[in-house]
Amino acid sequence: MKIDIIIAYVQRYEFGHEYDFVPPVTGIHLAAITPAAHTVNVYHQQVDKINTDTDADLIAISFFSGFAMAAYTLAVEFRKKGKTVVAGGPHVTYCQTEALEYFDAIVTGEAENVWPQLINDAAAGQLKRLYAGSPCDMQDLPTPRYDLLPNKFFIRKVIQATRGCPFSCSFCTVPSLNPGFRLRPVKDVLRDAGYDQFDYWWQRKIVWFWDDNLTIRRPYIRELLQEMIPLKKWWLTQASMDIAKDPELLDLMKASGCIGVFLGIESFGTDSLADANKRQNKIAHYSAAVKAIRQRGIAVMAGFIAGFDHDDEQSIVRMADQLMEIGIDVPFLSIMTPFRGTPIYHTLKKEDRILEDRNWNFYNGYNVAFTPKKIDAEQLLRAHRTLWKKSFSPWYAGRRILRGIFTLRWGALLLSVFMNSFYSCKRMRKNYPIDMTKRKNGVNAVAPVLRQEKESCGLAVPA
Ligand code: B12
Ligand code: SF4
Repeated sequence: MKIDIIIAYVQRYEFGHEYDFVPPVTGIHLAAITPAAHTVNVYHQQVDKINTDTDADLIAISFFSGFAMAAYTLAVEFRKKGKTVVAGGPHVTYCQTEALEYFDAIVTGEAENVWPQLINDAAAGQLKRLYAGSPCDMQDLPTPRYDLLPNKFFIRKVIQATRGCPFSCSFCTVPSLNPGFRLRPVKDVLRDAGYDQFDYWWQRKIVWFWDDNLTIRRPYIRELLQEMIPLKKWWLTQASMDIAKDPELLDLMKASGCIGVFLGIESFGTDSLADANKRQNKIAHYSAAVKAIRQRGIAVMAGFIAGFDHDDEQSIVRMADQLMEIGIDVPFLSIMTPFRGTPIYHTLKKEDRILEDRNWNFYNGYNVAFTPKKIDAEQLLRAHRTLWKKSFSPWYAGRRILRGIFTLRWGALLLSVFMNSFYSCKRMRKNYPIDMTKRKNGVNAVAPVLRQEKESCGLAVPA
C-alpha cells in the first residue's frame, strides 16, 4: 500500500509561514514504525500545501485540538475522492464520537502497538472503526524517518527519549494521554542523536528533544548526557524548574551541549500556581533558577499562561515586565485553553464556563474558549494581545537579545536572536495572532459537515 501521513496544522498569525522552526516527531515516527512492505510519505501542513489528488491508498491524519477543523476539512476532501482516511493524536483520543464522523478508523492513545495491525487490516479491506492504543514500552523504537521531512524546517533532528510526565498540571493533557513515565534505552537515543544525513551543518548539529520532562529521572538523564558529550551536539528540551537546584546536572547539561531549556513557569500568582497544581514552581525562586541556568550559557525559554481565575487585565499585562525581570530569553505566551482530557476542562464544564459556540479553532492557545472568572472573554483576549505586543516590541525583544550577548553560549544566543526576531518581525509587520471572533470560521461557524461534540468526550481524567 501507499500511505500518506499528514500532520494537520493551522498558523496562528495573519499570514502563514513557508518555513518554520521545527516539526513534531509524530509523522516521521509513524513512518518509521510502518511495516517495510508499504511506501510512506509524510506531509506537514505547517509548511506543506496538502495535495488531495494523491495516489495513496491510505491517508493517515494526525492533529491536536486546535487543528481539528483543518483535519476534518481535509478528511472530507479526501473521502470525496474515495480515499480511506484514518486519524490519531490527542484530539481523536478525547473526542472519539466526533472524530468517527469524519474518519474511516481512529487510533486512540499511543499507536505503536496497533498501527501495524491497522495497516494490515486496511490492506486486507477489513478496517475496524477503532483501534485502542496502549502505552508503549519505548523499547527498540527505530530512528524517525528524517529523510521524509521537507527541507523547510530549520531544525530537523527531533527526538523523543522519554514519554510522559510525573506531574499533573490542571491544563495539561500529557498525564492522561501518555500515562506513566517511560524511557528509551540510552543507546537508541544516541543512535538517533548521531543521525547525520542532513544537508546543513545546523541540522546535523542541533537535537531537539520533544520530551515533556526529559530531566526528571536523574540517573537516566545523567547517563544520557555523559554519553552525549563526545557527540558534540547542541540540544534543547523541556524540563522542570527543579533542575536549577542541581548544579551538577546543570554542569553536565552545559558539557553535553545544551543550548536551550523550556520551563513551564505559567504564572507569577501563587493562587494561580495552586489552581494549576504546579506545585514544583516557587515564585520566590524564579530569578535564581533562571540565573543558575543562564550562568551555564543556556537560554531559558518559558511558557506563561493568561486566564487563570485570579488573573485580571493588569496582572496579565504585568507579566511582560516580570518575565524580563527574571531573565527569560524567549517567552511563549498562551491563553488558558480547556483541552478535553484535562482537569481544568472538567472544572470549567461543571461551572458552565465553556463557551460552547466557539469551535476548535479557538483551541490554538491564542484565543479564548471559556468564560474567565474576574474579567470577560474579550478582556482576556485584549490583555493577552497587549502582553504579546509589549513582550515582542523591538525594545523588549532587543533587550532580551542584548542580555544574551553577555551571558549565553553562542548556539543559545543564535536561538535567542532567531526566535525573538521572528516574533518581533511578526509584531512590526502587524502580523498579529488571529482573533477568531473576527473570522468567518470563528464563532458558530462549522467546517464542512462539522458538528462539534458538546459533551465531555473520551477518557476520564485521573483524580
Ligand atoms: C512538537 C509539539 C508542538 C510543536 C509542533 C506541533 C505540530 N507541528 O504539530 C509546536 C511547538 C509548534 C507546538 C505548538 C502547540 N502545541 Co504542541 N506539542 C508538541 C509536543 C511537545 C510533541 C509532539 C510529538 O512529537 N510527540 C511525539 C509523538 C511520537 O507522539 P504523539 O504526537 O503523541 O503521537 C503518538 C500518538 O498520539 C499517536 N498518534 C498521533 N497522531 C496520530 C495519527 C495517526 C494516524 C495514528 C495512527 C496515531 C497517531 O501515535 C503516536 C505514537 O504513539 C506535544 C506533547 C507530546 N508529548 O506529544 C505537544 C502537544 C501536542 N501540543 C499541545 C498544545 C496545546 C500546543 C499549543 C496549543 C500550545 C500553546 N498553548 O501555544 C501550540 C499550538 C500551535 C498552533 N499553531 O496552534 C498539546 C495538545 C493538546 C490537545 N488536546 O490538543 C500537547 C499534547 C502538549 C500538552 N501539554 O498537552 N506543539
Ligand atoms: S509539568 Fe509540563 S508536561 Fe508535566 S503535567 Fe505539567 S505541563 Fe504537563
